[in-house]
Amino acid sequence: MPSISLRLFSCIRKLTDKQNCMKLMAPDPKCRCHHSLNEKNPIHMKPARLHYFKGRGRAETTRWMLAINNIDFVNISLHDHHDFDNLKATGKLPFNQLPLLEIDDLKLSQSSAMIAYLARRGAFYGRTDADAVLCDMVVGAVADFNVPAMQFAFKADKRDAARDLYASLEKFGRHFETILKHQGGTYMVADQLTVADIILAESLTSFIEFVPACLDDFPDLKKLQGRVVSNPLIRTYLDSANRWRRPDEQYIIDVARVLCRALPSHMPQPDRFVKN
Ligand SMILES: N[C@@H](CCC(=O)N[C@@H](CS)C(=O)NCC(=O)O)C(=O)O
Repeated sequence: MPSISLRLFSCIRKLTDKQNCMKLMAPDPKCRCHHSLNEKNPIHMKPARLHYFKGRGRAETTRWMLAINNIDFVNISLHDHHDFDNLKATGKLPFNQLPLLEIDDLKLSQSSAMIAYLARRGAFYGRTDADAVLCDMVVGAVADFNVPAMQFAFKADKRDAARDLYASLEKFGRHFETILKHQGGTYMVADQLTVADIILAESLTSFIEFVPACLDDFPDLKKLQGRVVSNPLIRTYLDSANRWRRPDEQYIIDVARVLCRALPSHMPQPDRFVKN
């Protein structure tokens, strides 16, 4: 049985190795510490804390990335503008914006930075710099592709909202499929699961939730989405209490209450949360 100081030393050593490894773009074959995929919150790690509204929104990609990294997290949901003011007052929000992710003693802002951090942390950036930049290109394109899915719940006319989803698929769908085919047909980048697959699948999942048939002309994207949501770590997250239901009018009300923002004009009393 090692003494307490020896155990402490080995724990600190492992932590340092892990932090060094996390700086690498691609996995170092000599380093064992990046294999965090099945290492559910090692004892030195507190659950991550994700501050956001009571819903998916811009925090959802981060939740999927936490899930694929097998990192426990808690949703800290803001209820009203007092909660938001209090959070701002802590100085944890560099741009006074949500989401905020507290992890590894860091306070992360900007969902794109959270995605990139978690991709590096779990070695979901492929093997080479060329893989990594392709991951970033796909993730950037998905952010544009996903705009109509983010806006769906806010639109009064759901046929209009569905038309916007189809228009985005028309614009980006074939390009995603071409990349997938060039990369061998299974993954978006090279021959392994990367952040590109996770972020694209998250978006495709909400497309299907809003319009179930919308991927019928994109069988390869449909397969990719199916593969990612059957990943046991993603599945566990999707079946957990941490997964919010798909955004609806209640979500819009929750967001407006926190931000003191007007509701879409088709909703009753659209200015009910606006402060004079
Ligand atoms: N680029 C940022 C956008 C963040 C953002 O616009 N957050 C909204 C909530 S979804 C917000 O905090 N709005 C309040 C504000 O900007 O003052 C990200 O992706 O994290």
